[in-house]
Amino acid sequence: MIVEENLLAKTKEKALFAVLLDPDSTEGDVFLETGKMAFESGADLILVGGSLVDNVNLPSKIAELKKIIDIPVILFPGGASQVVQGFDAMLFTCLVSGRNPQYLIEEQLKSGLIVKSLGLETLPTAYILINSGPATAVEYISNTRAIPANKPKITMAHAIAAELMGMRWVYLEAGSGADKPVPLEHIIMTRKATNLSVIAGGGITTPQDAKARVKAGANIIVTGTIWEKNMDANLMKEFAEAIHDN
Ligand code: 1GP
Repeated sequence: MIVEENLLAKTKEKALFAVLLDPDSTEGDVFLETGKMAFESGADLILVGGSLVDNVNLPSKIAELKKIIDIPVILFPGGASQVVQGFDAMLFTCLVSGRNPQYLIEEQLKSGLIVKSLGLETLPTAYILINSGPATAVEYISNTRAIPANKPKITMAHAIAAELMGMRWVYLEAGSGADKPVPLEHIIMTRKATNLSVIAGGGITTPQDAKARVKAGANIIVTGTIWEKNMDANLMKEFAEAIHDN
């Protein structure tokens, strides 16, 4: 529980800034460069994952990344095939907002034995998909429907159920490259109703978007797509400051 304990201790002081690297949409060098830029710009952790990932080359990419940065590298898997060696920990996610058994139990069943063999630390995480406009990759691939943007109570109710089932984290997800980030009310109501640590991601493209979600109660802010379009170290530093200074 080393990674989780450290993250929880840090979140007591401030919100944390996570950069998501999708090995599927970044070539080898860009993957490493973005990770290095995140480390140097003040990111607190790296998440790695995607809807479709080449798991053959993933272990070597992670090993290379870990040589050049000194923040946790955490797997955020799109499925069991992405559970490979080299990560510091893994979000053990359950797509609780969906009704597709594959992402409620089947991928977890396939992952479990690998996790145990690797001795990988896991953070039990309720994954909740919230509508943000046009269908996102996660909605399409997972074959699940997102919670309507104007129904934060439904998100809250899923988070409460997840907490009662023993999960400790909740990831409120608008989807990679979403038109709009998760509406604030979903974060506010989930934080009020549970003791889960809240991760918010999807469609966050400005430091102001990030800061507003920290003020609403998010403990970790995730950004990914923006860095695939714009390798801007100054902007990344602005994100880190906006997230940390609250
Ligand atoms: C996607 O929440 C993450 O799973 C990050 O989303 O790529 O839109 O920043 P973006």
